[in-house]
Amino acid sequence: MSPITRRSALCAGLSLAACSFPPIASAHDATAGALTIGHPWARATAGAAKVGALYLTITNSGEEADRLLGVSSEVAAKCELHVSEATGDMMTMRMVDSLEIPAGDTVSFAPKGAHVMLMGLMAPLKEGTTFAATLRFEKAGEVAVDVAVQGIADLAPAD
Ligand SMILES: [Cu+2]
Repeated sequence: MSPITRRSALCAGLSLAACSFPPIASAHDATAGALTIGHPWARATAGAAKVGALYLTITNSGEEADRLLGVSSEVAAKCELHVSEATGDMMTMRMVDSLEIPAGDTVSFAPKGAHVMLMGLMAPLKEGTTFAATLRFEKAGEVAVDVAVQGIADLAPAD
């Protein structure tokens, strides 16, 4: 359970959550056991949107798979793990209970793909701010990250 600090941008959503956590100057990637968490970020949200999305990468340099079991953050009432699937021309998203992080692999959460859905934002996510989130893994335990809020149309982490 090492707290990790990192900045990245958080994602996207539209909503109202305020990310009024003190910005933490970023360190970059966070590590916990065999896992390295890269570039947590989210998009700024607009208006009264109540949902946002958090993106990041998780690299497992160990010999055993781990599983991301959940995410929590004070900016949202609840965080869900979503995967996106293309069905014809439509992109649909589906909630999953957990996500495997295979040994020797990197799992990316990015726009149009897997994401951590921030449900019930407390306030809009404002570009240039950061907020705290905690990832919970089966083996690596809890990992704290700082999520950087980027522009509302950004497709990738800024740094
Ligand atoms: Cu979603």
